[in-house]
Amino acid sequence: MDRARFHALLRDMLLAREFEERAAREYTEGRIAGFLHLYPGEEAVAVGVLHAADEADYVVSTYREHVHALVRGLSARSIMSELFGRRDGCSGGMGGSMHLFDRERRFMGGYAIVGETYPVAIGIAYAIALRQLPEAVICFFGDGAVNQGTFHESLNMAALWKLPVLFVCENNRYQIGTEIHRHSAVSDVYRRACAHDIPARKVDGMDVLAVHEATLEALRRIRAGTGPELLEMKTYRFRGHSMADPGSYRPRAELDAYRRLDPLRIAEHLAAQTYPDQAQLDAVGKDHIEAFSDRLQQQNLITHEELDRLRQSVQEEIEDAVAFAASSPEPVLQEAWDALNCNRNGEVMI
Ligand SMILES: Cc1ncc(C[n+]2csc(CCOP(=O)(O)OP(=O)(O)O)c2C)c(N)n1
Ligand SMILES: [Mg+2]
Repeated sequence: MDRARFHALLRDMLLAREFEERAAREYTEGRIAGFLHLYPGEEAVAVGVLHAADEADYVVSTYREHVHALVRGLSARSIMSELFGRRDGCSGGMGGSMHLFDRERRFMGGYAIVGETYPVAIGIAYAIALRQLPEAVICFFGDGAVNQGTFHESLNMAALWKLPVLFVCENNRYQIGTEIHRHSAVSDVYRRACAHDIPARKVDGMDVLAVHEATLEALRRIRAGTGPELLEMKTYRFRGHSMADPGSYRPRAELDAYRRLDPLRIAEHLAAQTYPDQAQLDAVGKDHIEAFSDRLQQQNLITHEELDRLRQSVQEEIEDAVAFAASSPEPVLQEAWDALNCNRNGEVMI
């Protein structure tokens, strides 16, 4: 992987963090309404996975999808405008935070219903398979979505018909306030795929290079027609479930440890599914974005000046996005009606 590629991964992680932290501020100040589910802590997953995707691949996501959309190439302006409920938003200001959509970039939506992404993904994959195209669908879902009936129904159909889907579980260990071992008899999500003979593995979701590498390999096979695969990304969210959730059910020590632990240690630690011990707490590292930028500096893949410029440019991009969203007009009622009837001619959507 070359220098430019590393910089692109780092830039998108920095942009993601800046976007989400700014959205939190705008929400607190009352410029964003409704629910707002943020992604800080999980950046390495979206960035590693989506940098491995081709333009022709489709992406289906959840309600925690701003960063997936951003990395997929939707502009910060169009996403921020959507969060603000403005006409220049990617869904015309009528979807809001959980319903980002961009057909041109094959970003086939954020979905608010837990477990809703799988059937949408396999529907698209079925269309690809019928046409025998070298394309894939990336289907994101959370650890809290694996006990929905749609999970096994969709995995079964995908395996049976060898559909080109990459199922990506963002296992941040929590379904709102419920930790995975309290709601799942088998808390290693990847092991569930064997019921359908789907190749699956777990990946350190705090390490962007590990995520990227695993995704590249899986997508290469999937596009060649070998059938679906599943990757379980072990990750962690630094904030509460949504802006309405202070996240007080998590011990402070756990949160601090995840913020600080070196990403390589995290993989080991998560596999054990235990709270961090004192030794881990004492091993003060950095969060994964800082750890990755440190690694790049040590390997002479980025200089301090270049890093400063990256930080500066993402701040400017987000500042610009907020100013743009704030000045975008609100949608009017007629537009809602037009959107409801947008496919009245039975147009083929994919
Ligand atoms: C069918 C359904 N049931 C319940 C909810 C309420 N709900 C919203 S998010 C969520 C937790 C999902 O957790 P997870 O899949 O782990 O995703 P994360 O929020 O951790 O990214 C629940 C239960 C919902 N949106 N849809
Ligand atoms: Mg979760």
